[in-house]
Parts: sequence; C-alpha cells; structure tokens
Amino acid sequence: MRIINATVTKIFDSRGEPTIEIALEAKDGTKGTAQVPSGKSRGTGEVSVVSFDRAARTVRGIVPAMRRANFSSPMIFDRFLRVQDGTRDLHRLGGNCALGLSLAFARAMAAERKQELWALIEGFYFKERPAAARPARPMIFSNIINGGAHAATNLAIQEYIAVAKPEGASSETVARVIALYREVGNALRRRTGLRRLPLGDEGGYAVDFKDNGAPLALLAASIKKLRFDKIFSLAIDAAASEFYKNGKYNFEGKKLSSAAMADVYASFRRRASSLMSVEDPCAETDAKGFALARARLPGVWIVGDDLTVTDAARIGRFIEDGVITGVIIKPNQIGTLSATCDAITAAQKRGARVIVSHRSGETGDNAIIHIAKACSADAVKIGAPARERLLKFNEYVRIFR
Ligand code: 2PG
Ligand code: MG
Repeated sequence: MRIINATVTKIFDSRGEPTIEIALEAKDGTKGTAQVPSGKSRGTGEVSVVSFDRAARTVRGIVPAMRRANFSSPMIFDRFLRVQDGTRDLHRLGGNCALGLSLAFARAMAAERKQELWALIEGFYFKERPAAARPARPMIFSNIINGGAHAATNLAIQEYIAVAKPEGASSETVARVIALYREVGNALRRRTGLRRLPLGDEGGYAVDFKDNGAPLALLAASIKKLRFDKIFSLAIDAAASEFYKNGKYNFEGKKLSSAAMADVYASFRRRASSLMSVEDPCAETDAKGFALARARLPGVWIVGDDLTVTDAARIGRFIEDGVITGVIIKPNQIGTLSATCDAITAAQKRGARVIVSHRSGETGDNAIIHIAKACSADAVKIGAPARERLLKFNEYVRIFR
C-alpha cells in the first residue's frame, strides 16, 4: 500500500487535555485515521508523549520517505516507523505520534481491503492462536467508582470495577452494566443526599467512603439487589505506585509494607468474595510485593499495568517469575500496533489473562475494542457506561453481536 499524505490535527481528550489525531491518505484515495488517548497514572516505562507541534513537524519530516515506500503489512509499516525514529523507545517520534501513525495505517489498509479493523489485526497478528482455547467474547471491566488520581476523594484505590460476564446478546451485557451503574448511583444519592453525584475521570462516581473496602461492599450489595450474582464479579485497580513513597504504602493514614498491603487486599476479599482481579496491587518498582499479593489471594488475577507497560519482554519476565497472572494492554504505553500485539502474544503464550484497556483521558477512537476481538482477549476495560465512554460500549455491542 502506498501512502501519499499524513496529517496531524490537535484535538482534546475527555479531560480536556490536548492530544493528536493522525490521518493517512493512500494513493488510491483510501484514508485511515486514529486518535490517541492519554493516561494520568502513567507507568514510568511508558513510551514518551510529544507535543502536537513536535508531532506535526516530525510527521512532515517523514512523509517523503513514506511516499517512496510500499507497505504490504502493518508490521512492515511499524518497522518503517522504528527505522525513522532510530531510538529503542520511540522517543524521537514520540509514542503518541507513532501509535497514531500505526493505527491510522492499519485502518487505511483495512479500508482498502474492505475489512473491519479487527479482521485485519486478527489476520496479520493472531492467525495461529488456537481458536477453541480462547473466549469468543471478552468480559467487560467497568469502573463504577473512581478514586486515586482519577477523583478528588478520600479513596487511595483508583478503580472499583464491576466485571460483567458476556451472557446472551452483547447489548444485554451492556444493558446490565448500565442497570448496575444506575443502581449504585441511586444508593449513593440516598446515602449522600446529593441529587447529582460528582464523577471521576472515567465516569465512575467520585464520593468519599468510610474506608477503601466500602465501595466493594456497596458494589456487591447492588449486584445482589439486582440478582446479577451469577453475571458480575468485582475487580480493583489499586494503581499503587500513586501512594508508594520511600518503600512504604501511604494507606488510610498508615505507612504499610508490601506484606501489609497484601493483607489489605485479602481483607477486601473477605468483604466482597466475588473479587476476582487486582491490578497494580503494588508499585511498579515492587515486583516482590505483587508476588506477595498473589500468594495471599489464590485464584485472583494479579494484573500488571504500570509494572508491565505493554512491553512483551517485561510481560514475559514477570509472568515467568510468578509475579503476575494477567496483564493490562494499552497501545499507547508501547507506541505501535505491532508492539501491542507482541505484548498480547507474550502474555497469551504463557497462559496469562489479557485485559485490553482504555486510558483515563479518552477520545472517540475505538481501536482497543477491535484489538480485543482480534486476539480473543479475556476482557476489555472501558470505564463507566457514561459520557464519552459509551462509544466503547457501543462498539462492543456492534462488533460482538
Ligand atoms: C489505569 C488507567 C486506565 P490512566 O491505571 O489502568 O484506567 O488509568 O490512563 O490514568 O493510567
Ligand atoms: Mg491501571
């Protein structure tokens, strides 16, 4: 495929922060665009983010080389980006700019072939996966109560997540998530006396709680009230790097060791027995703490995000060392579609769970849902069913009929 033009537009994410949209145009007139999200609780190992001005300049600089090439696959296009960049971590191009180009190319190629994006990704990256071994539809991780860096409340834990198992039509799964979100909202309105509840970055409710375990108890009670027990489980993203300082976790007024944090999670599980997944239970520099949490929580997914930053080598190492049993996959942590798919494969071939995830600063781009379908991910993590996040829910309904 021959690309004749690339343009970068400054747009704004759901938090009102500037980000970029990239549009590529092929010789035959086909177009592909991509919008890049941004994170607030970023892992230090994530690829760098460059400003709009720098992205625009860099893209202008590589267009002539792009015009001279003929790309027969997304892998070859991504390799071209790496050569143009010339650094190991894409810091010349910027991870955001590289991802925009990479996804825009995949979309242009899918359009040329009159394919859905997921079908193109599946064909190029996941053909060899044993189909029967993986779920047909991912669970939905929906962040109903926001804390940590995503909300101005007293909660240290960043996300309290309802996990919906796909049962029946995908629209029914989404309808149940919405019903649960409303039920939790009603309970919180009754408790706080507020008519309008404040929301956090990902659309979840952002109010104070008695302690960090209380939101899980509330979610469990709401699930029970709606008789959704068989369909929903619970998860948290502690994003613990955010409250880790000088080797200790600043948690509920105390300075806790990793072992004491593992005890906290075990106590959460006693309060909400359906807790099935804990993301970043410890800081990104405290892999040993992850292993402690894993030992304290048998059967619960111990998931890396800031720890693993969608990097195939880190993912492989931490799974083999027994530190994690699942990974968050965020394309903008690593910078290209190919590297994202390599990270997924690194997890899947070692038997770990894969959760394809949004960022706290989102755009209308729905590529993550397509990536989840292409690789038969265990789950997609897409925030609360509200505001701009609904775009992801709607794409889930559309492509997972
Ligand atoms: C996370 C994400 C998304 P952010 O920590 O998993 O929920 O947050 O995009 O702020 O890193
Ligand atoms: Mg996280």
